[in-house]
Amino acid sequence: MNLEEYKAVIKPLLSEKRYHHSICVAKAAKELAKKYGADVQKAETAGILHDIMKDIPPEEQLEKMEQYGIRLTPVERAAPKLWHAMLGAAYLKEELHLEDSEILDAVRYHTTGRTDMTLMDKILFIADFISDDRDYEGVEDLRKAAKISLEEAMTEGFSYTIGDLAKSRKPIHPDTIAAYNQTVLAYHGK
Ligand code: DGI
Ligand code: FE
Ligand code: FE
Repeated sequence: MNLEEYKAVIKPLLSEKRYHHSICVAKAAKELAKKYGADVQKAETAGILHDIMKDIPPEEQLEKMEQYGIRLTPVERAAPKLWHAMLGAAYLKEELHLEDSEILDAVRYHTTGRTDMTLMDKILFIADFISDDRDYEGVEDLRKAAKISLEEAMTEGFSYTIGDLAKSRKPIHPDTIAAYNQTVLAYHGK
């Protein structure tokens, strides 16, 4: 399927706002891919598709995850916001027969991150933070960081998310912590 066909697939699955967000993330991913030397078309596709399951009601998300054999850890069960990423990747594979592992992994890890993130993982993760529709406090810091380096932006992004989660006493996924530690040790461990 091409980009226009994927847009047509997500349109009925998403709210107007989330559809707009997906278009904006695709644009940001395209720009980052150009800047940092990734496959531009794959980055754009990952951006369009990354939140494909986000607006499905939680109970239905659980049902579908069961259907695809996704087993949840206690932290994952307690964090419904993580479901759409795990489920999204499975849905793309099972229902849309998307086989590209770079895109599938980028979608799978776009919310938590993980250790040893690929260039595509990083691009989608950051694009989701800095897309034109984002207006949270601190977004300009992230946009600036993304101009300096992907690593700079990753550090900024993880710190923001982890701080936010801890403030509201939410569980933090081990992948998020591992990704944060790896980034900080590699680039800020002096
Ligand atoms: O789907 P989006 O809203 O575009 O963005 P996203 O997929 O990055 O989801 C962001 C939400 O996910 C935000 O509310 C924080 C939450 N989140 C991210 N990492 C973790 C997490 N929630 C928990 N409980 N644990 C995490 O490690
Ligand atoms: Fe998401
Ligand atoms: Fe998103």
